Amino acid sequence: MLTRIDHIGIACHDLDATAEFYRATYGFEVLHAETNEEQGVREAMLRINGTDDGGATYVQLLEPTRADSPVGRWLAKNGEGVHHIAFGTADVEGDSEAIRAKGVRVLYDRPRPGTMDSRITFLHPKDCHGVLTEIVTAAPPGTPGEGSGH
Ligand code: CMX
Ligand code: CO
Repeated sequence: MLTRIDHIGIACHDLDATAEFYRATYGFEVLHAETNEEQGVREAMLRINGTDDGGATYVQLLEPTRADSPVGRWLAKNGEGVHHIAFGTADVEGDSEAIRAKGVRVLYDRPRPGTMDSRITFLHPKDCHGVLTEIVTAAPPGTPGEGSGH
């Protein structure tokens, strides 16, 4: 069951400058940053609030590590802005298979590694009224990447 908004993914040219904008303007701090070469991004997670299922909601800032990556191609075409939304669930496999059975294209056969040891998959934007949609399961509590960010 999808229980929360996990994050809003925002594509930017300069991760550090964009993170500084979020800090200076809103007071949101970078909780975690990493590079995901498979996805072709440097990314920073800004924790906004906890949620009633024990998870959390983030802004995810994304800078491409190469032009020929989903975010690199998208930035070249659209410029900076909101790239995707992510819904959180305890069961990314089950929920994405249930969504696939409804005729929506799920991009991966099985979930792949996401930020903070999460597992992620994506739904094709053309099947979701123009919104690239990510489904994410946070790392279990007690692990370094658990949803509360500890
Ligand atoms: N939001 C909405 N629509 C999008 C989109 C996005 N982020 N990205 C592409 N599209 C649309 C395009 O506008 C285009 O529409 P038109 O045909 O009407 O012009 C269509 O989808 C195809 O676009 P494209 O530029 O040819 O892009 P690709 O087909 O090569 O890739 C997609 C699209 C969804 C398969 C690719 O972006 C993808 O694999 N995304 C999932 C992975 C990802 O985004 N990783 C980065 C984030 C990692 C993280 O969150 O941790
Ligand atoms: Co994301």
